Amino acid sequence: MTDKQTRNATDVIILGAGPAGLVLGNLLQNSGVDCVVLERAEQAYVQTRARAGFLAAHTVRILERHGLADGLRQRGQAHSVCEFRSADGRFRLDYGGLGRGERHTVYPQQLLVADLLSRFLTSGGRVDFGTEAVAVLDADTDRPSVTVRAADGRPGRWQARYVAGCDGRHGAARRSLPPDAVRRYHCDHGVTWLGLLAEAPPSLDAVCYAVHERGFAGHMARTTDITRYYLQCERGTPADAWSEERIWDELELRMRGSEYGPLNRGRIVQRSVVDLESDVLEPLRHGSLFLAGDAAGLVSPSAAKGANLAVLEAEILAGALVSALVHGDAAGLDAYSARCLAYLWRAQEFSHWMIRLLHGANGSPDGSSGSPSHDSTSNGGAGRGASLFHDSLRRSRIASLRTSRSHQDWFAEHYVGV
Ligand code: RFL
Repeated sequence: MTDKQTRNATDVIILGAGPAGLVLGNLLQNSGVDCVVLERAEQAYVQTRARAGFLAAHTVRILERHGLADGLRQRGQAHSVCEFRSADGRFRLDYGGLGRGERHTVYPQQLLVADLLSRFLTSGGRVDFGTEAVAVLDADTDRPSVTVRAADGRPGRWQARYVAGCDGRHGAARRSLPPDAVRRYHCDHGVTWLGLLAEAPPSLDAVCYAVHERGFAGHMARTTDITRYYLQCERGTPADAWSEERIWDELELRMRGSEYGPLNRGRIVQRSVVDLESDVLEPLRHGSLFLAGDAAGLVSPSAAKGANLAVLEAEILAGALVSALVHGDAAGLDAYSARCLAYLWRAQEFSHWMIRLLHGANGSPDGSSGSPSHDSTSNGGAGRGASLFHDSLRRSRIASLRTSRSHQDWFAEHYVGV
């Protein structure tokens, strides 16, 4: 431990040990910049929390460039096919042969986090687990500090030249920003998903997006024996509201298992309710405090962009911090926010497009504002007319994706790119 660390002082305090914080920590460490990671949760929780799985080619290149890709090279699976199912039939897009010809690597986020953590700790990095950042103070000066609370309630304080807020959407970095220092853009898409992890092999060799009058259903491989499923549900549905049998029956129905083959069923080992929301802060900097990952902007999981943006922003921020601290050149820090926001808004735009492709008007399962309904032909007034109109637009969009090569190229470029 350095002198600085025994005094609770360092060059960069990183809040949060997710993909953003740990990529940043590793890159700073590789360049000899002193840093500490403060993480609210315990280590076991951080490295087993299942979330993302689809890594873009660009993300893999970043991790390879910095020697952080050993695990995903050994255990990740290349993936490049998605299948759309609806009342109009099904079709597949092999996006690896479209657009820029790029593929995803399927590698569960918890494995990536475990790899990043192990590399950081074995090369001498320090992570204070069970340490919650309470507030970032004096961010508008060149001596910011962070107040912390340990798991047993003991308070503490760290001081640094810079603070990187990689502590997610509800973290201390966002909370500490004065209201007049940033503008917040927020959109609630009005759609809710039940996110499920099943102890069951994938049911097909593709990501599957099923559009159904009862609501959206999605299928994404994670490993050879774990599969992620999504089921659109009513807003406010508790995670444990549906029995396992009801979940599988509903997935089977919406994915049209009777036509296209049954699902491989298994135990549901994780459930979470996700309200699809998007959120961006501008700028991503307030004095000595920088935001990266979900703290900078939340992208709904409909397009699998969040973890990829987190890695990209962490690399950009690391380069800028190293230039400033090692070479005395702050130009990268000055450009950081604008550079990342350009990527963030592109991802938001695509994610928004995906949400409209997969869900009815107002986000309700069948496009109405009520419960799932089988009545798609009734003449129920202006609201119903608007729903039918949006539903027809959605069908037309899916038809265009099925038949137009230029539309497919556009989709592929944005689906797998960042
Ligand atoms: P993380 O991963 O949330 O890590 C933040 C860390 O900060 C800690 N923390 C604090 N620590 C100290 N003090 C405080 N006050 C703190 N407050 C919080 C937390 O404990 C945590 O360890 O943020 P990061 O690093 O920005 O990474 C973002 C990604 O995790 C996220 O965007 C993705 O998981 C989104 N996402 C997906 N992204 C993809 O790129 N591809 C996917 O396939 C994909 N699938 C998903 C997803 C997100 C999902 N959920 C949870 C909505 C699937 C799902 C279901």
